[in-house]
Amino acid sequence: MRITEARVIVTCPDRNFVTLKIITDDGVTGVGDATLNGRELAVASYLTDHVVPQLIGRDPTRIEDTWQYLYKGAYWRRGPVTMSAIAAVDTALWDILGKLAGLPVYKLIGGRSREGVTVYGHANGDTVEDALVEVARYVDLGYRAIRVQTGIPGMASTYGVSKDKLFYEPADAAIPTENVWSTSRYLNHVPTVFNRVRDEFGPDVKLLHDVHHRLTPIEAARLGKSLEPFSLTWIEDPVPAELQEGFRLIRQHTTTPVAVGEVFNTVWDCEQLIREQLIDYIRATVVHAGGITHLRRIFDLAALHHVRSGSHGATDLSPVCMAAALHVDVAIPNFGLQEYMRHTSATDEVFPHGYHFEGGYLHPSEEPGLGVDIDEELAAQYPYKPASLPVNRLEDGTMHSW
Ligand code: GCO
Ligand code: MG
Repeated sequence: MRITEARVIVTCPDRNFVTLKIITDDGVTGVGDATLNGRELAVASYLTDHVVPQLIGRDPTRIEDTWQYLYKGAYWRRGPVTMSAIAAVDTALWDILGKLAGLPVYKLIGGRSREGVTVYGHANGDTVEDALVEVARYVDLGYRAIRVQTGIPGMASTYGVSKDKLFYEPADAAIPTENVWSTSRYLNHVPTVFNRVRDEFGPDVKLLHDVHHRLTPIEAARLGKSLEPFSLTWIEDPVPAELQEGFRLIRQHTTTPVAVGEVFNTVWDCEQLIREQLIDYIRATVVHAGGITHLRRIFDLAALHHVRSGSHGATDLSPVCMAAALHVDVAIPNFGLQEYMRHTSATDEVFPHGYHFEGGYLHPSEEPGLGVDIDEELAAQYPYKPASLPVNRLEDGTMHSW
């Protein structure tokens, strides 16, 4: 059996997605997500110009060998563009293998370890009152875990506060929107938010908060300490993770758990954080961390060090990534949480899928393979639109992390 064709499909059903579809000589096909938010065309070109020609004629069941061929064979290692492209190939090959075996992918990687996948949604609002209404919406929908973000008094906008309820789309303009940031206003405000949320919703709901790389380690330590009375499940990306020693400082000061990893691409990006037990949840996911094959390596290393998974699942990760992530989530021993931001109906129509939310859990498809596809005719009706993530400045105009 051989790969005869691989198509790179770029489409924008309310947001941009890059999808790889691999076709074999006996007609079985597989799909993989290759979307890198704001840099989509770089991955599309990496695939079309460099990877696809090397796939033709390969045996699609040699998943590990193909992974090594693309990783070692490129010479240039790691990085989000390379690893998203490898992820797309790897994901599509697992999809094909599942279809050949007549089994959902989770059964190929060890089988079910739990009845469903606990997911968290995003409750947010300009004011605390607005955010409380949104928390109630998720509680009513049956969510067991909720991320809460609000506007900061005195600031025109902040990360994580959306215009549309249930959807959050930060990549909102071709040339990046500019946001303004004040760490002191933020640090004073956040504990008041979680005080109100715990007061209204009690101790059982899991609460999370995303700091989006905006603090220094000592500021993050202060935030963690100030949130301890409200028992958060995690604070996410408290500091940029290039300098990983910084996490030791956070750890020395607070018992609020820490989650990191949505911008990581390989096990080498998180090896120190995991080995030194500086984090509690690793948030890497299929599309940006080299596919199912490599994500399993990250999660297996994490399992040895009391670190659980907490995979990224924002709207820029397509339903193909979400489908694949759920097969991993349901199979691994050290699952923690899965982010689940709903896609718009236009996105859902372009990517018909069998995963579904029921009883407060997401469930992977039971179809052979991943249980997701791309409707290429419909996809063609939504041409690519340039869209960038915002940038962020301090009040005096200094560039800051977004
Ligand atoms: C999250 C993320 C997203 C990212 C986005 C970038 O935790 O969901 O931080 O909101 O900003 O996915 O592409
Ligand atoms: Mg995040």
